Amino acid sequence: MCLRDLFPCLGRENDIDRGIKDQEERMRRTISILLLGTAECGKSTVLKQMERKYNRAAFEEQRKICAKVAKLNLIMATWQLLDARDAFGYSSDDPALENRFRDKTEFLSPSRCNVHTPPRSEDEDKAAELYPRIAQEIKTIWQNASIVATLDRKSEFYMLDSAQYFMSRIDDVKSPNYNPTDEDVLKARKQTSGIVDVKIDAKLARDKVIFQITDVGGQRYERKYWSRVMSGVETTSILYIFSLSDYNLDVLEMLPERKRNRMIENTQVFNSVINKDEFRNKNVIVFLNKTDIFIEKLKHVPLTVCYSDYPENNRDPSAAMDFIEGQIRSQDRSATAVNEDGSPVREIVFHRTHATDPEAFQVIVETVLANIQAENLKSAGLLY
Ligand SMILES: Nc1nc2c(ncn2[C@@H]2O[C@H](COP(=O)(O)OP(=O)(O)O)[C@@H](O)[C@H]2O)c(=O)[nH]1
Ligand SMILES: [Mg+2]
Repeated sequence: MCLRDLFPCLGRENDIDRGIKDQEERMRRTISILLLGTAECGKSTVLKQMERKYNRAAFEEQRKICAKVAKLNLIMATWQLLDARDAFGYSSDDPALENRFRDKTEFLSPSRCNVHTPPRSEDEDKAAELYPRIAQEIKTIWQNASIVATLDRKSEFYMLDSAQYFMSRIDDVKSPNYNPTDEDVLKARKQTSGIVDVKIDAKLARDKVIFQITDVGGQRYERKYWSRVMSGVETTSILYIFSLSDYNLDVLEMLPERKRNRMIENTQVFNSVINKDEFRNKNVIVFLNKTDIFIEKLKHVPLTVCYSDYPENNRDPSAAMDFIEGQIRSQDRSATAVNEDGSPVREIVFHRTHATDPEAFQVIVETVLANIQAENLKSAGLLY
């Protein structure tokens, strides 16, 4: 006869202890993060950077995808440029060449492929096959005077963010042995549709932690899926992303007559997410992303196009970012709420980011994941 037979409660205590230990272990180990923000703010890029650091197999999959997507991006950006050039009223330098390009790539024209009907995998295959034969045409089009003049005004119209970057890589992208660099992978744009769940095993200073990251499509019609992921009680933290360079852009999925500013739309969506009852006490981290484009754009386009009360002549990027941060922070209705001990119920943490930066952003990934883990333990009463 053992002690446990004589005193059954002893065994139970051990079981309870073990149960609590298991629970603690789970809390330590699986943390779910929701990536949110409207279209093209950089959600999938942030996810790629996490995979790059902690899940190399998944990142290698992204590399394969990029080999096709880079070609598709270049073709679509060329269409966008030609359309912008026409809208500016500059005349074509070489209509015959442009017509040849347009004929061959009609399947990727803005009327066929756009935010409502994003490219399909057949389009990616077709673009990859066609690309070596049209790379030279694309290059020549981009060198024409009317296109150079259009590019000088790139802050004034919408074009894929990485278009010029891929233009600088046009010859490598054409090679049959093209193996995208890490930077290429981060810059390639493929619209996310539905819900994408990715697991990441991160070795942080304290422990090995499993993060379950959920990425979603950001367009209006994709946001109907958000309620499904947001109703998951498991969500530990929300990583909400703003594209700073959105301040002079309109939402693509709206008709021109119902124009809507992207920055304002994202701020309103942010408000509706973080003030949901079930999210009031959730940890929220905000990335003010695309600082690189923002700093450049601010030299040409004043912030007043979005915020009329901002001082017209103030072109200082850091003051402009402070102002935008203030606008976003003020959306949090629980900002002034305090716990019994006087500590704030929630404090939103902001980071100013350049998510396609291969080096600097890796540090942010590590810092943010470590902070999320610490918050998770704190809210479970396991860390003080
Ligand atoms: N220049 C620049 N481009 C970025 C940055 N973050 C994301 N992008 C690019 O913006 C585009 C849209 O990003 P994506 O992650 O697909 O946005 P999502 O719709 O929110 O998932 C991609 O081409 C990215 O490479 C950034 O900080 N700077
Ligand atoms: Mg995405």
